[in-house]
Amino acid sequence: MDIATQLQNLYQAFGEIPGISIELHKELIAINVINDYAEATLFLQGAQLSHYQRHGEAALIWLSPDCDFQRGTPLRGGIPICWPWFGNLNKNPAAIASSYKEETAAHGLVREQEWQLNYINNLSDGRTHLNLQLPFNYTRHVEEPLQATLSYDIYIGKTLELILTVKNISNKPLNYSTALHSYFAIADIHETAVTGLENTPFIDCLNEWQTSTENTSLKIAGETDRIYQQVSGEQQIIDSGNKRIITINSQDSNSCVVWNPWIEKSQRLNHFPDTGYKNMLCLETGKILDDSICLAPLGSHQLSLQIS
Ligand code: TA6
Repeated sequence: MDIATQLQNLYQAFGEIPGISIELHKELIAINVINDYAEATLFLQGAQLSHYQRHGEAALIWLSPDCDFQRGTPLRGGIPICWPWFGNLNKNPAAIASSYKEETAAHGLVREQEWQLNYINNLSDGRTHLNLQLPFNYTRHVEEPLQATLSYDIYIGKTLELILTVKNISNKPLNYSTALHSYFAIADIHETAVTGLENTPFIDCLNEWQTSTENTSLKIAGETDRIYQQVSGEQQIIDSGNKRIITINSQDSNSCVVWNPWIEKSQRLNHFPDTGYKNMLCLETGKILDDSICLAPLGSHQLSLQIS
């Protein structure tokens, strides 16, 4: 379906809903939401939320100013959905790596696909609820197709709530790892710390994947790429420059990633400004490595995240 027809259909279906507008950013369609609490922007490609800002406050989610909004290129920033694997496929548990064999994309397959906008509801409590769906039918490299339906619920309110529901509709187990790869907007990385991960084991992806723990809050002073395991409870980003604390809560996620590219990698990354590292910090809520999932036939799993 060409973009003009797609836009027409979206206007007809959703254009009259108060607070909703539909925009084309080069090749990508975005849904803008504004309500009494906040404003947000969601791209249909990857069901990728790119903006969330409570009225009168600084934006909470960071999006690279160097995005080129081309079909098939994941936006750098926002909250990408990493599924059915996180990171490099070959660094995943064997059951996952062998399910998808020679695939080379980082962070799975669904952040480049166009999700279907199922509905938008302005709720009586003032929040806006959007639901997007993606049928997954994987036939490459496998004898029998892997089939699942992904459903993504987004609640735009005083807090930002995201719920990713995966249902295995094939009659064989579905192995996957996943993460909501949140890029948070901060005033200054030099005045930022992460709490809630003290004494929690982490794999240092920049130091031979060695496991360590630290008993202090995490201050970023260089390229940081850590996969925390056995995570429980709330994490906080102390964004001193904005005089705020960003809180991150989740259900049934016992792994998370803290990532900042710092100076040298910022210069190497595409669609990423050289000084971008100063104003962003990724704290990614996931089901990764030992926390990965094996869904029984017809089984389903929900990963949920609340940001405030
Ligand atoms: O989550 C951390 C990470 O895996 C980093 O290693 C870095 O690659 C980052 O994700 C960005 O991934 P992307 O595929 O969006 O470039």
